[in-house]
Amino acid sequence: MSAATRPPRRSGKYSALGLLRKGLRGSDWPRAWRSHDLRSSYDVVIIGGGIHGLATAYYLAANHGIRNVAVLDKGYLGGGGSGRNTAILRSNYLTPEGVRFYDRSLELYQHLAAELNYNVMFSRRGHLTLAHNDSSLRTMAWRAEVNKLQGVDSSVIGPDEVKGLVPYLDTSATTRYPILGALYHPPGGIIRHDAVVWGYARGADSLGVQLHQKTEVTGIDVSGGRVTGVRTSRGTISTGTVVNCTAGWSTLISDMAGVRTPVRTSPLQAAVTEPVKPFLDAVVVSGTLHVYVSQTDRGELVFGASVDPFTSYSMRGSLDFVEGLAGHVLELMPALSKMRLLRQWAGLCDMTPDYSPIMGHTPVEGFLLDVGWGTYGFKAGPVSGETMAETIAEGRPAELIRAFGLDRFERGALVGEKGAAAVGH
Ligand code: PYC
Repeated sequence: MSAATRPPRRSGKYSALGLLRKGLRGSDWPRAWRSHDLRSSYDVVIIGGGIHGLATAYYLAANHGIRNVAVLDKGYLGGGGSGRNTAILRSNYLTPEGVRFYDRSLELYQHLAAELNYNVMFSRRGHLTLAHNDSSLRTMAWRAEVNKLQGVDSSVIGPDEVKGLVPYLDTSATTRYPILGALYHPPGGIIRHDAVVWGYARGADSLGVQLHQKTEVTGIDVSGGRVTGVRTSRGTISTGTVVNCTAGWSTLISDMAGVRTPVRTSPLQAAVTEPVKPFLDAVVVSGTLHVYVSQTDRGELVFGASVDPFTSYSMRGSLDFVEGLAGHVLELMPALSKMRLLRQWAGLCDMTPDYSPIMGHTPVEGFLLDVGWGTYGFKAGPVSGETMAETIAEGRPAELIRAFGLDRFERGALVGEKGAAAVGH
């Protein structure tokens, strides 16, 4: 085996001094995954090298022994939604289907560092969704009951308890949007999103999956109602199974196979501040004010909003967004007025009519979907990979994703998650 094809070394152990030396030299870190020529055929081709595509590839190989798999990305691994989200994890959804699905994801996240032998910096923080009016309080109570019935830890707490958890919040009765209570979800938290991508990529590579960056899909071949191949900027591949794991451009990829999906794409913007000493343990969300905030392990505050109110493929930030964001953050935490924003960015969100994803088989045999991830795709990465891999291997939808099939729109069997999917749309 040549050095170029040998799997990278996995678990080198270094002393602190050894690590420092390596850091300063910067030259001989083992590569986390390999580059390959494109084969002319694969058992499974996954389009999209974000967390969903990589996790699907990893579980295909790890759980089902399906290793002749290619993951294609037109850019670099994790350069789309996986690198542009705010890394929030939670499972306090509104529908039983949603709660069960995201709860499995949280479970997989909790054990991911051990599974992948990669420090993904999972941090359980507690997640608070603030209620500023009676109808929000009612929805929080509804969510809490659905969560409890599914065995998920969620409850409605009052302003004093909220203040105890997040002392910097303005819980006085004289604010414009007084905090009447919150849905408190102790298992929620954050994680290092890039590490999750790199961990899955390294794990999939070590099991024999081929990862192809800068490989754009230009067409999908369908003959007699079933997939036969994928055309790419680096050549044509023959395959009987193609999985669309893209976000942002998912409709364009589905259209290539002749599959129409009810998806509209809008940007979602976020921003990060300079780092400060840790003061915010919990993840705080206000649907009414369209804002969420958490503090990273490095001390930065990460803020986000709801999706822009128009469809677009633009990933540029806007002044309008930061102005609105700053106003809303200060309504919640006036003490942050002196903090400086360092960066802002946007990612693309594929919104479905019911705010649930579209997963599983399509009318084109061998063409599967894992799309429509709106503003909740990152937190679903592990369970999506696990269930899509099972669906491909077993030839039938995994139990946890049965409700999310494309045919639900024809059947009128929507899974309405708008009340809990994100931060108010
Ligand atoms: O669903 O928790 C969420 C979320 C946070 C940011 C975007 N979506």
